[in-house]
Amino acid sequence: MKIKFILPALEEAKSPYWRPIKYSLFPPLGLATLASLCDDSDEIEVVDEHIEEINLNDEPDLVCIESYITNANRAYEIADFYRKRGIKVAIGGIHATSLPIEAKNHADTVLLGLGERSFPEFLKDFKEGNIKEFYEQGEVLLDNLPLPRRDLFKQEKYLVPNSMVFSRGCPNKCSFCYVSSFYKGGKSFFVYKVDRILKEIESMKGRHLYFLDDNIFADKKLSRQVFKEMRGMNRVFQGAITVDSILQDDTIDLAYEAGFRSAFIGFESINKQNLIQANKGSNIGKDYSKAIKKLDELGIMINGSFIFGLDSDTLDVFDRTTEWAVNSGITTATNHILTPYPGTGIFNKMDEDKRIITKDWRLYDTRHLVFNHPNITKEEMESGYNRAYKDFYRWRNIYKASKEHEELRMRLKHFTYAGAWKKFEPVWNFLIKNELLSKSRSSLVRTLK
Ligand code: B12
Ligand code: SF4
Repeated sequence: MKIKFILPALEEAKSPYWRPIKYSLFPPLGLATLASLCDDSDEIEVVDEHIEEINLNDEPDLVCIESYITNANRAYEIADFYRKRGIKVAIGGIHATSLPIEAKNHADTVLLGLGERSFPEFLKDFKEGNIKEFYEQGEVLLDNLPLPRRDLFKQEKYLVPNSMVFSRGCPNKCSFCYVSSFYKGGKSFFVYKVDRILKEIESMKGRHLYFLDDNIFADKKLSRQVFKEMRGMNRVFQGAITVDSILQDDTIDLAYEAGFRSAFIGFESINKQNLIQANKGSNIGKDYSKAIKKLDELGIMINGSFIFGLDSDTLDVFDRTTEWAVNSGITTATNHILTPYPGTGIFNKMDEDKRIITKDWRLYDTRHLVFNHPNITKEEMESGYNRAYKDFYRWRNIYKASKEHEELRMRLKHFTYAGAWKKFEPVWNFLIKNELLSKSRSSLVRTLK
């Protein structure tokens, strides 16, 4: 049977925001995970529209599409196109799980939540000609599952082909986060076993790894074991952690020894009232400066994630946050306008209060204001967001932030990493166009290590 897996991209390619390098970072890991659950006899293709054109005129037996919020419209377009030609379509992923009825209008079957258990069941039904309209996640166990089919990726098209996860979801309950809608009040955190994690790491060539887990310290016992085992592996890795987890114990030291060199941290806001609204327990009352200092001493760079538009924000939030990030020596900033994803606590509350101004999911890209804010207009929010990015990445500020580090080696690392990420777009575009991204992986490792 011919199965085609598709990760659609939104039509953003024509917008001024499109940064080809951002979309050439990671291959579609979720789809490769599902592909590993197919029969050996199945003929499988994985297509990622972020990096390649999709041929929609082929004749697979089954099309399986992953939808997240901003690609949902495109996912539906592709699904409609295949179904018009009588080809069966299954849709799954975060957005389809939040809004299964909407997704069902465009698919023969919608699979909710993690696909590890339901997808094989669906495939069996499909082969027997007996599919259901919806498949629930069911009780998922991540033991004894095959490794993702990375052989199906066009590896040379990605800067970071070695992405993996050793857990799914997160035990925390931040009100804006997809976790609350994706796991729908059930168990929201799943882990792999240590042996399997090490096997997966070993299966990937090259030194650099990116853990895409929501929080690689969420299960401390597991991560400590993994980091201890990774010590001799000569790896360099990046991943997301929370502020509180840095301060609790020496897990961060073990992570460093294992090769952890750049941490994605959701600071979200420097205003306590906002953190309370966001139910961001991992940050409330935590000493940001102490956590940052700890990482600096170890030699771990920070990608700080910030949200503009929580209710206590006023017009000065953009400048204040940027100033704080620069003065704190944050290496790269990922800014977001608060985006209430459907199904999350914050969406439900705003919908009830009639504050949502559009349900065009293409605008839920964290660059547009999609709800009424008490203190900031749409124009002010969007221009403030753009200005904050511009300001943070001015050479002057990159230099200033890098000078915040104690040691010269960290200052140089910071300057090179931030400059390369945001200041050399034409170079990235050239590398992508000429399929040379893989050649720059060694420079990434050199900068990180
Ligand atoms: C990597 C990533 C990206 C990559 C691209 C995606 C890729 N190559 O996979 C990039 C960098 C491009 C990206 C961009 C964005 N992202 Co993003 N991204 C992620 C991240 C960190 C990991 C995805 C992943 O690989 N997960 C691990 C795999 C194993 O899980 P999975 O993909 O979910 O697949 C499983 C299930 O969902 C299910 N499943 C999935 N698809 C299907 C299909 C079928 C048929 C079936 C049966 C099952 C099924 O089964 C799979 C196995 O369990 C997630 C966070 C997360 N932890 O998931 C955010 C996340 C998906 N991103 C998100 C967002 C908001 C964005 C942006 C819109 C925002 C921004 N400003 O960056 C942009 C998109 C802009 C655009 N062009 O559309 C949100 C989505 C929220 C939502 N409600 O949809 C997430 C959840 C982050 C968050 N915490 O808010 N992202
Ligand atoms: S800590 Fe991060 S991943 Fe976990 S619920 Fe909060 S925002 Fe989501």
